[in-house]
Amino acid sequence: MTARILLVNGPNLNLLGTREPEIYGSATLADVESLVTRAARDFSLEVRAVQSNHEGEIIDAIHAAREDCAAIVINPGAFTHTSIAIRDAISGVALPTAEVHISNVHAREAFRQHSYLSDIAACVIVGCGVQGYEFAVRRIASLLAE
Ligand code: CA2
Repeated sequence: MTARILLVNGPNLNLLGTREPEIYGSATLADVESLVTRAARDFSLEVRAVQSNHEGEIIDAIHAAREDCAAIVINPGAFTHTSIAIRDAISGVALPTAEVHISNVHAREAFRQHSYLSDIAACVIVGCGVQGYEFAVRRIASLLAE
């Protein structure tokens, strides 16, 4: 059976490529989802892509991943800095999880410099633009191959 990655993009990431290109670049969410799908295919991994602006929907998608996914790649958007509930969901399913941020959150406002996820993530990739999602897939593939 082919292993699958759950790709989660959180609030406002549906706006990628439409505004603030100086921070987030010009790639759209569809571009991100296809780049992740292509990167995963190189390792014979499938992808389920979910974007939601709602915390509960993200938690439901993480719970569902327990049934049929081997790992998670997540950019929780602003929920990174606020959501103990998403952290608990990721702890609860115990799947290796890559945390991705398109921008360099450490070079931005102080409130973006704390993540509720980073200490439980298998890896954290920040400031690499949308290429960070590709790096995350590669790292997840290595971890799954161990
Ligand atoms: O750098 C990242 O990937 C972030 O997770 C993006 C979040 C932000 O709250 C985090 O601190 C860092 C915001 C996503 C908003 O995305 C937009 C994209 C285009 C236009 C407007 C918002």
